[in-house]
Amino acid sequence: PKPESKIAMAHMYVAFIALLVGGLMGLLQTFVRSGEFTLPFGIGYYQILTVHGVVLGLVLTTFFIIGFQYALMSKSVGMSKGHRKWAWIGYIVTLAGTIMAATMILLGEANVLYTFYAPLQAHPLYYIGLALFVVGTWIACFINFNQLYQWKKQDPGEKSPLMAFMVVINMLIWFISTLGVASTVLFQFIPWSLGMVDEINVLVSRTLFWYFGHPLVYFWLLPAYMAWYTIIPKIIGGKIFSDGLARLAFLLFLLFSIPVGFHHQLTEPGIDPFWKYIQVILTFMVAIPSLLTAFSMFASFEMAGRAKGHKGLFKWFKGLPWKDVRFLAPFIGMVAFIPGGAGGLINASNQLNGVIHNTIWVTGHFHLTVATTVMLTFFGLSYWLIPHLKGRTLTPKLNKLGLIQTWVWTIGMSIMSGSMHIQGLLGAPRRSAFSTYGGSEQAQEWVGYQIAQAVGGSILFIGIILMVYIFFKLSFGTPKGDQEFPVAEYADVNERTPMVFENWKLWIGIAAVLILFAYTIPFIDIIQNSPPGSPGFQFPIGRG
Ligand code: HAS
Repeated sequence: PKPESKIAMAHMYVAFIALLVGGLMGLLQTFVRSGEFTLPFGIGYYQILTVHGVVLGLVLTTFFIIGFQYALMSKSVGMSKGHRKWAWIGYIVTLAGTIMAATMILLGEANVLYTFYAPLQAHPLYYIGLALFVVGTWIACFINFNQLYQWKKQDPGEKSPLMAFMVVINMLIWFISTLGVASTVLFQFIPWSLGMVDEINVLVSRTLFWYFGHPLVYFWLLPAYMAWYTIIPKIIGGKIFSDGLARLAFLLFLLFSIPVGFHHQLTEPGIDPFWKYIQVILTFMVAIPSLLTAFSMFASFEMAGRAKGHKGLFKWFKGLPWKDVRFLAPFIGMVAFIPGGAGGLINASNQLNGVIHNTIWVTGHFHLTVATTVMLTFFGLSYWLIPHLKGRTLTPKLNKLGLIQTWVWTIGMSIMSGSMHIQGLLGAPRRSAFSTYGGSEQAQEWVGYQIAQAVGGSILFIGIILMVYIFFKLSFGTPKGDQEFPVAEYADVNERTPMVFENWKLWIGIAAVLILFAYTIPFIDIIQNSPPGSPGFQFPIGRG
């Protein structure tokens, strides 16, 4: 294997170990919520909930994404020796931060969930670990930016390769949004947890968290879109529908995925409703690039099916490679995003948000989006990416096992996420262990769904064991060979992509203006309305 493959693989090992650990915690949670199981050895519900959220939502995703993006960049613009050296440094810093934060959670010193805003308080080493984690990922950002910059220097005036363009946009979103979380960690949490100050402005911490927390979900989604646009067309024997449309969708994410954090704070006092309204409008804007993507996928599928001679309105559907796991897994991911995205639009609507906020509906929403759409796409990628990186090939037997894994995941997630959605509409809260709520009649209605959740969760756990087995088999147990890195070509109808799409100063400038517009006045309001000593400041909860 090439030296740059080793760096990508190093990320993959961490990602799949995280899948195993985090998945086990998820299974335990569904058991606790069913009311039929109590955790042994004094382990707390919030301790495993934190491990589950941090290890899957932050560690698995981030390591997989950075590893995958290095592979895309190496393929499209190359990776120099200097880049590789820095990539290892970034990897070590990110991993050190991960280990530090994970240790604190396992010791029960950081039961603060993956959304760790105040007034919950963790051990200072948890926050220092998080800070290191973020700094490590920033190194990866600047490597990716420099990779494209070096390529551009050699070919001035040339349009950058689509894959590299997409990676740079995703890392720009990550860099700009992590500035918010880094600020709350450095200026609020570390001094507060060290006891240097006794109070914290809760609303500021929540606002800075969600300034990061929403773009975070697009940082997860965009690598799946990179695969849908640039790789899936090749796997189905088709072509990329439109280069310009793909780039436009990514640019719209850069503009609209950040100034929308208030849609997680719609029920929160202390933020003027006018600014919530503005950010809800911007939230509806960020659905547009996903609708463009849906359109583009249908177009690629139809073109590929028709090129194979399938006629009629929908017969081209038959021409898709249903027995190829590299296609089936991401495809089911796309299908899941239809209800997943529709759920997002429900969440973003002010009145409907009042119905679902803090219910387990929200948990159902993100198990469809990140745990199905994104994860099934990542699994689908692994079947060719891992053998490619290791100098091996995918065998028909593993492909078949992969098809089974995909269906196991789909069935388990449909049962679990479906029950979460319905239960949420019946009022069941999220983030809580089993309770009969003093024998309340309403809580009785939830019990059947909670059992269904545990059934779905158990099927999913079988899916995780299968996937981890497949991962190790792909890494070490498949025949040596040369697995193709599938890169799609453009369809003949492609129009010329406007060069203004490459004007980074312009797009970063507009993104900055939108962020300043959406956040400056409400932020000043928040600070002015909650001076130290006011109820906006809290004593720590959760430690000691
Ligand atoms: Fe969300 C809460 C709104 C997308 C993840 N979201 C969350 C949380 C997470 C999360 C983790 O406005 C919980 C955070 C917490 O712990 O509190 N979300 C949205 C909106 C979208 C959206 C408007 N979310 C995502 C994605 C996620 C994700 C993507 C992860 C990857 N979300 C919210 C809101 C909340 C929220 C509120 C707060 C709720 C509360 O009160 O707490 C949009 O981006 C969705 C747009 C998507 C579409 C769908 C396009 C469809 C496509 C598929 C095409 C299919 C094909 C197959 C081609 C419009 C692209 C065809 C084949 C056939 C057979 C038909």
